Amino acid sequence: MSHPFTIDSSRRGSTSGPDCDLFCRVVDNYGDVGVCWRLACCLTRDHGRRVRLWVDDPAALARIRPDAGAAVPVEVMHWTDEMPVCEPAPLVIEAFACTLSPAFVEAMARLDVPPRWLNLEYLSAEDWVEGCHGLPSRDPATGLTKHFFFPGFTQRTGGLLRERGLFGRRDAWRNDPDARRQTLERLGVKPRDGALQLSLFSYENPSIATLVDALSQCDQPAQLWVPEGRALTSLSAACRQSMSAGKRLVVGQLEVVVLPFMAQDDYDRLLWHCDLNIVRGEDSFVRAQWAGRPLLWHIYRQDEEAHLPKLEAFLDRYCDGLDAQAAQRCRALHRDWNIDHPIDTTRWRDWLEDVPLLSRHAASWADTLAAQPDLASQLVLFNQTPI
Ligand code: TRH
Repeated sequence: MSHPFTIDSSRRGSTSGPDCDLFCRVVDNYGDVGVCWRLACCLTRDHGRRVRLWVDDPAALARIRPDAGAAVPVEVMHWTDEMPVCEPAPLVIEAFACTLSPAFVEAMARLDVPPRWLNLEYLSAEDWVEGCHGLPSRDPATGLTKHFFFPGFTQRTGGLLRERGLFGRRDAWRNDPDARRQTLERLGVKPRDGALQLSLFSYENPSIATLVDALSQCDQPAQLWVPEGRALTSLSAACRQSMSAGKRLVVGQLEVVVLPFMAQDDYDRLLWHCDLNIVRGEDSFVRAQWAGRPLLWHIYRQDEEAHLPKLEAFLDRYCDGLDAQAAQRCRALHRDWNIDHPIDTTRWRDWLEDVPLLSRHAASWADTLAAQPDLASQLVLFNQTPI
């Protein structure tokens, strides 16, 4: 096996080349590489496809997947301006409009049978996604056709990334006290009996101070597990001291613990463990839904507040079928959290009071979503459909 971040020249030009070239540019944070790595693993493990993943920032991948290339045979390539000459695979996926290198596109155009070229878009619950999923677009320079592949929450979209057997593994882990204990110990998570378990993975947010206040004054003890990252600035302000990995602080009924950034699979287990998960962006947001536990979503902020209709579109779908009062509270909390509006203690208390209802809802939401075909399966099917 090639070193994850070096070019494996032995495969170049060979007939046993990759089935798929997947291109990923890390814009900021971990979502781009998080989604691409997950997709690469699904295509490899669940569909037997040989994937060559081109990533411009291998260090970002190494953080979410320290053993990249070892556990799953994905060929990881450092994507630089000086791309090696290589034959494009029959399927080329450009993640999040990351713009392929012109030389690679020219190489695609030179092939007798040009590859199927897909642009994997960002996730949105908005209605227009159904109309745009699968649409073709002609590349003016080469005449090649690129198709837009939209993830989404409905049958008429590309669906969500969900590897085969995920719920089985989740439930087996939850039902195995030894496995749980071992993982949590390794991660530095020491749950106390009867304490509400929460995880926090968000962007900077002044409302973190109101969350800390509310939890510290609750009747029920709580533990807040915070993987290191951007939330720590706001957490430090809320705790009036610098919070970094390994730091533990008790405020009233609340214990706050900052965890080192962990591998993607371990982060999944943290989500499975917690009663409530605060998540962000795209991938952690989806994984929290697969955990089947209540979530609070910090959506990725966009220019001109373009993220707010996306938030509403998700809430419309998510809150459908939820008890009316809990739905109204869930919406209000999401809105306040996402517009940096100071959150009243009552709102947090309402959220905690709704935990039993929200938990049942989250579990059935996960099951309903999982009845739809997952993204990688749909992508494979789409690739087999003649243009
Ligand atoms: O990092 P993000 O904010 O990514 C964002 C969004 O994807 C956004 O839509 C996009 O435009 C922007 O990036 C460029 O949040 P997200 O999507 O949840 O990705 C985080 C990834 O990090 C996810 O795969 C889970 C992983 N992760 C770990 O591997 N270990 C950890 O300890 C934690 C907390 C997360």
